[in-house]
Amino acid sequence: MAAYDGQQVVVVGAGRTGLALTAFFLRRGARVILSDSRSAADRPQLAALAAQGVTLDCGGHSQELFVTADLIAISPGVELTLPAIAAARQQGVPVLGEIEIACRELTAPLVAITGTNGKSTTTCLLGEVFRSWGKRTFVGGNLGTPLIEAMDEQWDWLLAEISSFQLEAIETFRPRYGLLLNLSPDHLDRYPDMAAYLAAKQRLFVNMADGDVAVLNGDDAQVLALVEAAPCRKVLFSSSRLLDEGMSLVGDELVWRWAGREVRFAAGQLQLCGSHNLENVMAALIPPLLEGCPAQIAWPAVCGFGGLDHRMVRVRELDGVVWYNDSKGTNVGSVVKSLAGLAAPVTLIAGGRDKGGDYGPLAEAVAGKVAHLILIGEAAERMAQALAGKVASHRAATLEEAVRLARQLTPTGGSVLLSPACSSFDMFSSYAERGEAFVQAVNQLPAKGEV
Ligand code: UMA
Ligand code: ADP
Repeated sequence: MAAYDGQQVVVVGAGRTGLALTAFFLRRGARVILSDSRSAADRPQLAALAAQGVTLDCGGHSQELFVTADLIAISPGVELTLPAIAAARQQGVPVLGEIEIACRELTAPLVAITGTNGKSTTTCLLGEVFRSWGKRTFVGGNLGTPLIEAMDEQWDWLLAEISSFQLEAIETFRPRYGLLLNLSPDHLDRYPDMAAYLAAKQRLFVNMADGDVAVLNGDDAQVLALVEAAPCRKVLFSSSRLLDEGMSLVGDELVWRWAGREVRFAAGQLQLCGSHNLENVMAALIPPLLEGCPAQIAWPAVCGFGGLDHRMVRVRELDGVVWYNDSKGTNVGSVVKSLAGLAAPVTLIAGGRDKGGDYGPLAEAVAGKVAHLILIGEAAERMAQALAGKVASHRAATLEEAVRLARQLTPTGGSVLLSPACSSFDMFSSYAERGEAFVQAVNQLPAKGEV
């Protein structure tokens, strides 16, 4: 356990993570300064913290407070290039991310799940298995509950979804299992290029060694290359070939081969649909099976999982058109996977805040499948340019307008998919709020007979 008593700690970011960090450091006797670029006005929670002795540094980050701190603890949304942080680092002030601070305290074994897509689903699948196995299991991280909140209880296992942002400021973070599901361009509004994004993801494995296991997508060459030099054991999953050891998809069966034994699972029993979810299930089964969880417990647990909100959820069928909410489809790779599961003709509603990636790879996925593309938000122009000539594209000023337009354009037998390939922050506070607005607008559409 690290000693923070009497230390001056600057917590940067007063969101979910920063508030959890503040509570943690207060309990440990530190003098906390909570720094946020936004003003404290209209945030009663911050006034309450001030009353408990927390110094507020809001509406900007005061460099003089940073350079004189004993420690700077950052939220994932805060970049190390922030001038006040860069200045403090130059003065030798340690700068640590929340997951680093958490892992220094936590003693239960940790399963860390990363990748461009499928992290949340896989983390929840793992949670289902460990809990069915009777283990006291923390399920959180980037999924929503900061890892530092795991301090509040005793756990047998810690399962944490981990983003590239969180990995930027680790030092000793060392999971027992590190899962890397896939890699494709994302967050290029934060990273100068793909190499920088990959380098952040690679940090998950930087401290893993003998006794630790990397669970890797054996069909993703970038994944394998990134982890090649890590000295831990590697266990693969594959949808394209039968592995001698590891988890493979063969026809409609998942085949687990380990230590000379083979177990087969019928994929048709899963509630989750789509080839991408089979990958998530394969990855999620590996750590518990290696830990000795009986297959008779692990398999029903993953089969019972119906999926998370805002990920390819069927909203309703209206006059022969099926509407899907995939608001969490926030990058090109995830939209490609979601489209792969639908038959033509699809009306795709996409756009939002541009994350700096290339929309070109969408061209192949929309060809012959997407009859109409309805674009919203800040990225509309860039997306329209990238897909010009590939699909009929339309603009809508709001999501509600996009829904009404999709209704007019989509023929019976078709489907409408909201899968934006962008973040939501230009029009909504989160992907969840965007998804809820979509569901509400779709549910308000009258059936033909009612118009
Ligand atoms: N802020 C500053 N200075 C900055 C940047 C931000 O003061 O330079 C302040 C903002 O004004 C705001 C606060 O920081 O008040 C927000 O902090 P944050 O962005 O780190 O958000 P949290 O609420 O702490 O949520 C974070 C994750 N957010 C991000 O990574 C952007 C959540 O993931 C995560 O669930 C939560 O910690 C718990 O671990 C969200 C996310 O979008 C869902 N993640 C990305 C993704 O999945 O693609 C990586
Ligand atoms: P994350 O937490 O990494 O954002 P989610 O589990 O929330 O991932 O899924 C988000 C979206 O990513 C889904 O709606 C789906 O379109 C896509 N997706 C999920 N799993 C995978 C996968 N294994 N490979 C590619 N895309 C995926």
